[in-house]
Amino acid sequence: MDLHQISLKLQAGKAKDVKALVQQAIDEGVPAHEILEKGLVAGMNVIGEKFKNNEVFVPEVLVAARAMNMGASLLKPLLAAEGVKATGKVCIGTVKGDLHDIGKNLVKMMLEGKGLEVIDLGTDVAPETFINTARDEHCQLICCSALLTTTMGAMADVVEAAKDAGIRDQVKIMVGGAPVTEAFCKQIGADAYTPDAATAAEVAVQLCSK
Ligand code: B1M
Repeated sequence: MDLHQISLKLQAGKAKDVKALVQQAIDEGVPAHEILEKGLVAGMNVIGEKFKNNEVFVPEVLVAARAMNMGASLLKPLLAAEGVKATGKVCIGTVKGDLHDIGKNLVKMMLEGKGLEVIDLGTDVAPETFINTARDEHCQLICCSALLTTTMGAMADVVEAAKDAGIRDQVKIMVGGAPVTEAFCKQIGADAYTPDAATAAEVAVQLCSK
């Protein structure tokens, strides 16, 4: 099937159509990661560009995001089944002050696809929530997502909070999100920066097994 159709319906915010097309692609045997990347993520990328250029506005972005989530929910168990089983526990959240969760949810799905156990802390997560969860739940890895240049700094607060709590040597910290860079990761003393959900999942498995 032509996965571009999924991208187009997502851009139009047609959640039911997206769900039906995703189901059709699954039934036709298209691999889940391909449906995700070439259909859903491709469509969301177009919406992202248009939002940036003021060609679409918040309501359109929200209906597209809803369509994305409906399609992604069908893929979730399949992505998990495609993944290689690994052991590890991770907590993930979007940092304090930041409400963007589409990318974070994708990263979460890909982590679960690799067989990692993931505690989703949601959005607007305070540094102490990351740290308390990692300590109490024995997570090997904290994953922080940020989409705003104004909230990236909260990632440094998570690193500092881990030091203050005395658990920095017991937990790895991975950072990501559109404005985040390798240089920023180094600057704040986090352990890894990854640019996309698939790489995040691969690196997470490595970090959890260390
Ligand atoms: Co917002 N927004 N937004 N927004 N929004 C951006 C990020 C922006 C770039 C748009 C723009 O103006 N050009 C801009 C930020 C500018 C900046 O800081 N430089 C922006 C702004 C300004 C805002 C508001 C301030 C707007 C306002 O109210 N005036 C406001 C802030 C609210 C807040 O957070 N406090 C706001 C609100 C919103 C909506 C609510 C409307 C909605 C969010 C809905 C939701 O998430 N539930 C929204 C959206 C959707 C976007 C855009 C259009 C799309 C973001 C997205 O979901 N992309 C975005 C423009 C853009 O990106 N072009 C924009 C798709 C997603 C799959 O990509 O999240 O990058 P992304 O995730 C990728 C990678 O980055 C990576 O993997 C993912 C997939 O491969 N990744 C990680 C992400 N996290 C990772 C963690 C990792 C590793 C990889 O390890 C831990």
